[in-house]
Amino acid sequence: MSVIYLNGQYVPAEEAKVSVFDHCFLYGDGVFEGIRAYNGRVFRLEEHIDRLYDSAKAIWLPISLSKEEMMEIVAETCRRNNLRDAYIRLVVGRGVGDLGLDPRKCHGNTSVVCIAASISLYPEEFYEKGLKVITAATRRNYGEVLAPQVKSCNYLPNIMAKIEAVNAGVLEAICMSREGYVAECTGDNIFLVKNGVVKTPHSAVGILLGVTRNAVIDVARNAGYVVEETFLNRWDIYTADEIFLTGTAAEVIPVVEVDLRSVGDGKPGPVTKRIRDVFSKLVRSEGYEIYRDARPHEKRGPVKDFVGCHEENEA
Ligand code: PXG
Repeated sequence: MSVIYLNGQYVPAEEAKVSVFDHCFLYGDGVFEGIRAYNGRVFRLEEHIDRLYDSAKAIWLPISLSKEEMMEIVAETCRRNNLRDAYIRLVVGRGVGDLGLDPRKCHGNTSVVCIAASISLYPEEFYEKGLKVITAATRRNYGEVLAPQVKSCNYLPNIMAKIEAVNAGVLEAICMSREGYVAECTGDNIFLVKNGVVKTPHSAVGILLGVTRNAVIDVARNAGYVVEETFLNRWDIYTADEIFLTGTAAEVIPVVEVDLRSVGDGKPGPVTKRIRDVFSKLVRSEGYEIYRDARPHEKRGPVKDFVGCHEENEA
């Protein structure tokens, strides 16, 4: 039974329940992060926490916990579940209010949830063979509605695009910006390679600035590639030599077909493979150490004591 952090307490998963009056449930009024730990270290935790707090700030969602406390909640949730490799979901919701939209009715009772699960990886064949994708009719939401940089709990446009992909018999969909530029996929950023140059949509297109995207830009530049953050359209992806997607869950995954056109020779390309190899070494070589200061888990007593991390820190 896994242990979940819920509003100051660590509780068994079956007891980790949120109210039907939580505005995060009623309206998607919240923000979240998907984070990964490799071999006892949380990859780019600070960057994820910075993005979470920026997302929260953008939607006027106050978080009373400090960033350091939030990072410790992530690490402690991994410790309580004895995880060294994990997929971590951090959610900050508006909290319990009434049936109206007005967030003041939630009285600042911001809810914080952290779930650490063992990672279920995409089957290896997707990395070897590559993904088929389509371009979706559903557009990426744009800044005048809700800044695409906000990782909000309202993922309906992304889900609509995902359904388009599934209906077309493929696993992913590329979403365009309102102006028709390539933005990103439903839960991944996109890169292409053309004549040896690595290209990815510029932040001004309106995308989630992925932690993996940032890391991959560094990896590619360090490997000697020119990386351009630019404006790409359908023609660019139809004529690319290679395409790959980046995200916390998928890491670096090749795309071999877009809208029934094969990418390059229809097989994952050498630049994608090289970047993927360096990236998988990078994620295992840095990160926030989960077990650095921790007493061995056995000495913590049974998980049943439900000690909230704040109370424990104050003790
Ligand atoms: N774009 C969007 C819209 C995302 O939601 C990324 C890019 C990649 O960002 P990171 O920081 O992870 O490199 C995301 C990632 C999933 C899943 O199951 C992915 C995300 C959210 C929820 C589920 O793949 N976000």
